[in-house]
Amino acid sequence: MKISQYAKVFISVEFAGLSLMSCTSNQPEKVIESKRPNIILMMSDDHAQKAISAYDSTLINTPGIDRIANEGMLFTNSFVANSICAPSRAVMLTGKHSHLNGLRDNQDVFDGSQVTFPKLLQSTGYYTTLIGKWHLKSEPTGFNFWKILNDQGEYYNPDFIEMGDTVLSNGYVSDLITDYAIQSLKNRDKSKPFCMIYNHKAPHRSWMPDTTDLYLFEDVEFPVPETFFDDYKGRKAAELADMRITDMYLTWDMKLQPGEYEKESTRGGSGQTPFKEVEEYAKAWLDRMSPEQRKAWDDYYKPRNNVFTELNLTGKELALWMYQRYISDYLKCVVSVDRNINRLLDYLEENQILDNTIIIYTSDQGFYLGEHGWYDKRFMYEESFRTPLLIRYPKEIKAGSTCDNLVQNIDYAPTILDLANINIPDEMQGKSLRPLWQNNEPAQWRNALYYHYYEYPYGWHNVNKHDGIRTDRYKLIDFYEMEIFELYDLRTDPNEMNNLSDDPDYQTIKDSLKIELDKIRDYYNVVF
Ligand code: SGN
Ligand code: CA
Repeated sequence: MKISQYAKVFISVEFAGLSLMSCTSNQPEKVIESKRPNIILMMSDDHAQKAISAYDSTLINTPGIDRIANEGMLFTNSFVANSICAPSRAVMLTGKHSHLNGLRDNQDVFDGSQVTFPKLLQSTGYYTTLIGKWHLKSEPTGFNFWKILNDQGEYYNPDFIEMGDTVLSNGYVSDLITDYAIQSLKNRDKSKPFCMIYNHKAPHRSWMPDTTDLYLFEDVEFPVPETFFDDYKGRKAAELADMRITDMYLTWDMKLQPGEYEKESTRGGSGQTPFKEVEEYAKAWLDRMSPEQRKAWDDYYKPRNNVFTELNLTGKELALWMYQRYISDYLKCVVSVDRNINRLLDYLEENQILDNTIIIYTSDQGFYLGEHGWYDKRFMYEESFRTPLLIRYPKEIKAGSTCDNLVQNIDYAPTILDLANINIPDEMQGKSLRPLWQNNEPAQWRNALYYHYYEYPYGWHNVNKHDGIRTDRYKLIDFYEMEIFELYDLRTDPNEMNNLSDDPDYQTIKDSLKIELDKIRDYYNVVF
């Protein structure tokens, strides 16, 4: 994409104007308004679209995140390139699919010497910060200031690493990340526009709510997804996956404590970690709490755990109890993220920087909230392939608008660079989303998405490698090491229960999708 003449002039004026800006604290609005926009990329971890009321108000009310949609644009068809944490983050930073940015699964280490959008922003005059979850194993590059969680991070009194030094913090993780984000805004170099990446840990497993949110949803019985008791017929990879809610750990996931259960009775979703270790792991997390936090925790869970123990549930009843506890804990974690996003938006508003700040809200991927009987992500099925995307920027985006085009997280880096009037490097594979709100009917947009998941056979949850293509209507998934294709007609089967790959009526469609899949692999230079 070419930088426009206007943009070039704009940047040079701003560079030339830095000294001018610094001595113009009493300048009229006009000068301040002409500054390049600030940017905040807000991300949570494992946040399913249906746990945001702007997308679907069945489960939860999220006024903070909805504010971004109400005052900006909601992307109804937003997807990831590889539905797992570290790879998704690498995709967003580089604007490239996993095979080109080198981070295919959570075991890989991010090569911080490559081109990323924060580096390009920093080198063209932005003050860049990173707060919260990072999870890329190598030290962050391209940031003036960073304060990150250690690896996955902890919910209570977590360790943070601030510019290389480990510091312990007291409090709940979502509050702390927001406190540090606000602090870093206060301390920033105010002569420059800023870009902040603000990354929550919640609502990642093991869904430990803040003590203030424990009593939410007390009398709510959450609706059970239609596909909860899936038999995985015709879907071998789904059958083999080790991520059923009924496989969760009673301790780690379900919050039972020693004495409240006889033994860990489930597989836990890894098939690898011995139960003894899990019990110790769960205990270590509880041991991080202060006496006050622990008391509040026990006051809530212990009586409810006792009721559960006495019921002695089995089979479907046990599965449904586990589902209710899982969803309730998960949503409480979302409530805390949402409250903190509202707090950050309020801070920006009070300081009159909200409207000159592009706010992007997303997650590293979607998540299963009981669909197919699952938690976790990884598959190219809709619930984990989709991710929330909401953008607020009143100077360009009409309040309350929606976009139905197929967008993907490879697009974030090009979009951010475009908005900051910086050249988008040719090596980036995504597209700027800007034409989607500038023209109602953009002349050219993609009509298919490419997806590729790699973390197998090591790692968690036993999900086989696969890649695939998704159009508006169809999805073809290639579990290439299993030599199995799956084909779905999303119009007639949105829950993806009916694999049409061997259906004689669909062979023409399958053949043409196979050709399209080969083409899109070539287009993105995929190497296996
Ligand atoms: C942890 C979780 C897994 C999860 C991975 C990856 N187990 O290992 O369930 O799939 O993270 O998640 S846990 O018991 O340790 O919580 S990711 O979001 O980082 O990709
Ligand atoms: Ca994640």
